[in-house]
Amino acid sequence: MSALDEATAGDAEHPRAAHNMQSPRISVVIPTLNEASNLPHVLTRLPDIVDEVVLVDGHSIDDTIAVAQMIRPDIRIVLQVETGKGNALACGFAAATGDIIVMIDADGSNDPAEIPRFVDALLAGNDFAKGSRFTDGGHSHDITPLRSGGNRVLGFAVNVLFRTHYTDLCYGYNAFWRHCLPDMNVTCTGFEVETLINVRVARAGLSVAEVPSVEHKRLHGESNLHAVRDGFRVLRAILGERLSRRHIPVDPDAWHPMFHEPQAPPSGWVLRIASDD
Ligand SMILES: Nc1nc2c(ncn2[C@@H]2O[C@H](COP(=O)(O)OP(=O)(O)O)[C@@H](O)[C@H]2O)c(=O)[nH]1
Ligand SMILES: [Mg+2]
Repeated sequence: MSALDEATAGDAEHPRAAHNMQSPRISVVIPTLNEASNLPHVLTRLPDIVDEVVLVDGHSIDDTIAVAQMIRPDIRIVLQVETGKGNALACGFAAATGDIIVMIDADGSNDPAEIPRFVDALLAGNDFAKGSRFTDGGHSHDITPLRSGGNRVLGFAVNVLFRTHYTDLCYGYNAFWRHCLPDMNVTCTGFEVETLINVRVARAGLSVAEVPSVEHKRLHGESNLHAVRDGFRVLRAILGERLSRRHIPVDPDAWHPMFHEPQAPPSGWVLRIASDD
């Protein structure tokens, strides 16, 4: 009997009991905004255990989508209607079909080779596997002193207000069983999304395991995050959650982030573009 089977043994009502626990299907959700030059690095490093890749594009003006389809013809392209990383993730989560959903950035800062580590934490019986750069074995080559200070202060506030023990609040590399989605209820649009998710899974009483993760520098291009502006968005999200007294999971049937999923191009489309005739 696996660790996960043991964790849910005799508990047919447990939400995890609805999942295929012997061989869960794994979806990876990747939000992108002008990441054409970084995607080859990320997509070619996804481990074989990944069953589905959902790329959520936010109105990129470069070749993000074409590059993704060329490297991974089976990729699902989702176009967000609104803007912002939070909305992109909401759309990707709604589109994903896997038992386990992994969220990973497209800029080369998250190493896809770490995905099995996140999956193992879920298979060990946890609901949510939360990446941390600041637990033993984790590290960041990318974080600035301003971001690090803000992350620490905001993380401390969350730990005090919600009785959590998070070592890294604002990190975008996480994985979870799909039954967490109603509790996560991703309703925000911007970079406060990780904070909102972390607070909501804690308030819902879901079991969260921190997974050490090494963050690398963005390979090409500039970050879309503005430390001060987005720091205040995170603070507002924390206070908003504190002021809402009860945690109410959303009705999964009523949670429909708006997105478009265009038909995949016919196979050979990329080759035809590249050929001379
Ligand atoms: N779809 C979508 N993706 C976004 C948006 N903003 C940022 N991203 C993606 O979210 C990930 C993290 O964004 P990034 O700018 O690197 O922020 P940082 O990692 O906090 O510095 C990257 O893969 C971005 O391409 C957005 O508005 N829409
Ligand atoms: Mg980044």
